[in-house]
Amino acid sequence: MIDIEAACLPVGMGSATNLNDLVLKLFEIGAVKFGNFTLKSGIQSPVYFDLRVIISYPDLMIDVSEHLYQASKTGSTYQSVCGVPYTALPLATCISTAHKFPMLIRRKEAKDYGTKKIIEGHYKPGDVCLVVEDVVTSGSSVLETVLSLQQEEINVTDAVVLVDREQGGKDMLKTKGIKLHSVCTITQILEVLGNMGKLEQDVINRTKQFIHDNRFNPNGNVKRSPEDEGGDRSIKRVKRVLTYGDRAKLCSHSVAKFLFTTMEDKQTNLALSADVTTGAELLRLADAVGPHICILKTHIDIISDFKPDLVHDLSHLAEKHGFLIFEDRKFADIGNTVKHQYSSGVYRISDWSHIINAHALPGPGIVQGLKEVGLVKDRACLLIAEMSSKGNLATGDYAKATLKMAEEHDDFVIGFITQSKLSNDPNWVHITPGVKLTRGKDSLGQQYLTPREVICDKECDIIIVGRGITEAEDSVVAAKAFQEAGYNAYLERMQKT
Ligand code: 5IU
Repeated sequence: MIDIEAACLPVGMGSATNLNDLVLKLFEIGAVKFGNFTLKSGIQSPVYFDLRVIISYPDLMIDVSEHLYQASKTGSTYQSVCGVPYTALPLATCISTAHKFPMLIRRKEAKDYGTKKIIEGHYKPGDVCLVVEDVVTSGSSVLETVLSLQQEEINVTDAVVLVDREQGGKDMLKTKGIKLHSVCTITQILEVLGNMGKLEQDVINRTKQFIHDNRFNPNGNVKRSPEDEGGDRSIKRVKRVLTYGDRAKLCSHSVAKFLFTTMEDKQTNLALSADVTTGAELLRLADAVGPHICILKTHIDIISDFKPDLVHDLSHLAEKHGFLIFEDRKFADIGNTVKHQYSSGVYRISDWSHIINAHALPGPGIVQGLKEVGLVKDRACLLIAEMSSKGNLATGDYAKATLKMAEEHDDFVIGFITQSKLSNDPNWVHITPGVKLTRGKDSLGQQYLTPREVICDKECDIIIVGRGITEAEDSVVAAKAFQEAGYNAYLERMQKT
């Protein structure tokens, strides 16, 4: 049974109604629903929270935020509050104005790629901030906001949530040194609604079973800094550079998640540009170099003896070695045309290529067209923001406009082909072609940077190497050298901050 006494608070200005009434109200307005729902992950769930609707009920907003404030008071002291965008933003605002805590806003995307500002509001390094969220499942959305704050040297020791779905979020956050306080758990909601006769016993049982069967494990992938191990975080300043593993956890797109996980596990940020002209040579390279790469980039239209079997065999090698296939098709037409180019013709690219890329030049319709084909197949797209070739016209505000286009389609676009980092948002993958072990150029305008320049100085994530490997005497030896150079540069970057 719930301790109703403890959950009961005096009604009035700046106070909250009891928990039973709150739960009932949430149920009545459809903020919590029971039935059959398909979650973003594709999982079927018997319960669904849509807490966005509470903004239509001002009294309830005050009530919920007051409950959040009361729940957070058992934690350590904090100077400011920050809501996880978007649902918790108005809740954080209510806490801020009612209890006179300054508020911070974390942008979902950097506003301007010149200033790269992710946290809005006034703060100083070492400040402690309370993170506010509506529902916690795995804890990854809270963690994303925590990491953004930590990057600005703002400490987070506590987070508060209206509903803890009890699926592992609390434990995961604990491993990161964050104490999660909740106004109520899903068990409490089931109990309250059950006692009031609002739910059938089999709905309650099904929901409990679902929660039990769908727990996320706190996964120890993140390299832990001494600060993470405890100590007085309110004094220490924590500035963290995210590892590939950290970023795998943050990403919502399955392809980006797989990519970052692979990079961390295989210790490689190398993509091979396999610009060879026969099927046999492509397969030979893929099999030999596969253990050293995270991506194999193809130009399928330069294969002179293409047969559908080739992409079938290539897909097997991708599975065998754990790399993604990226067809460097550089789509550049209007939405309707690229849809056909992506899905039909001889190559049927969408059937086998995990990642494709597109120019931003035609405008957002190109991404929309590609997305209509790729999204259902769980494919991902990179937008070409900057090119490596001398005299290219993708200059000035072009990259900035490309970033904006990507932000509008972040369910399909996972990053950029670029020569330098465009955004501090850790969800974006920055991939750079034009890489050799020494700087230089070819006779047709290609310009080369070194792995260290790309990863350490330009802060990109993945190096694309073509002729540096394909024209080497021994492609495996060359791939190993690039893998080592690229990964060491990444480790160096991790040390730098
Ligand atoms: N590529 C570039 N530069 C770019 C883009 C793509 O080199 O700006 I967009 C492709 C072209 C080629 C590979 O397939 O990356 C680089 O090959 P080399 O490492 O052999 O230069």
